[in-house]
Amino acid sequence: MRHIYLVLTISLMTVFIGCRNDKTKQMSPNNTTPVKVPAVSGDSMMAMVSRQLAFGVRYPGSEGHLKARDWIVAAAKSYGAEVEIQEFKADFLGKKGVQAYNIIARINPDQKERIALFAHWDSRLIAEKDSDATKKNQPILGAVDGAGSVSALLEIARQIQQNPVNLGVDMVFFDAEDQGEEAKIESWCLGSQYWSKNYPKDATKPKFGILVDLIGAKGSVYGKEEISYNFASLLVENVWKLAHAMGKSSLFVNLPVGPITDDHYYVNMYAGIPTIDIIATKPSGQFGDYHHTHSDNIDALDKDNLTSVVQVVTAVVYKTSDGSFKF
Ligand code: 1BN
Ligand code: ZN
Repeated sequence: MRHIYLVLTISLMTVFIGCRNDKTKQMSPNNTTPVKVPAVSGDSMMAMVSRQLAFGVRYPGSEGHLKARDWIVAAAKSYGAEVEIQEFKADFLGKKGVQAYNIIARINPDQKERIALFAHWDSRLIAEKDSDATKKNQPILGAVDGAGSVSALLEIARQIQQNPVNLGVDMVFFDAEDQGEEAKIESWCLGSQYWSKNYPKDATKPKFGILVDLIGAKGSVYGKEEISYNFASLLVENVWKLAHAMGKSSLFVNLPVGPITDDHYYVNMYAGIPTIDIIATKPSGQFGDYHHTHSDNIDALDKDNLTSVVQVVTAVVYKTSDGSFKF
């Protein structure tokens, strides 16, 4: 008799635990198995940053710029993307008619449901914030301001190749973002202005976009930037909610950040794709001390900070594909 009770108790416990497990499993809305979000590799991204820095400075017109362009194109193709180069001429910082290139990489180009990821790939011609007056006119390496965000997108492309996703992803690497002058808003973001103003009317428009800029620097936190909020508040809230659910609330802070007229402004305004900017500031809202100085080298980056941000963006990609991330 005691034996029967014991068996009955164990069976009931099994049923109970089974039910509890079923409840905690997050089913996707269409009741299929929830999508598995792959773990991104910080080492892979740091290696991709080193690779770009090894080309040298990468402002439009430099030798390193052409080498980096070819490397980004080859990397994106090797991860299965269809790649197009969009050429345009850029005037900046006293230079005129410099050849510039937006790099457009389409993953799953035939998919109707699409999202977009954006980054800039140029590095800045000058270091106006450097404390050494003799070096203010020298170009910077742009590990954080350039290479880190390029690596982020390429790592996501690499993950998608290894873990295919039922979603189209347009990755646009903008050129000539970082050659502007203070107080001349439209002198920045030349590549995104060109891309957005020439966005084809018959294109399959991504449902939403995410720009990553200045990600992965030591001590960075990511607040809710005002232009992002004005154009796509629900997207901001849902990305931050997801980040918090992933244990990243100390990075994705619930603090407003004033407007930053970055690439996403033009994508929203002219291409009409609701797009947010995940952009790092110090808790004060200022850009980090490395910004537009010669300290923007590999030492300014924190692999774990970079990995956390890219893991959240990767989760957005995969969870959009199974309908469990909504915008
Ligand atoms: C971001 C990083 N930006 C430049 N380096 C874009 C930007 C444009 C930031 C205008 C502030 C104002
Ligand atoms: Zn910059």
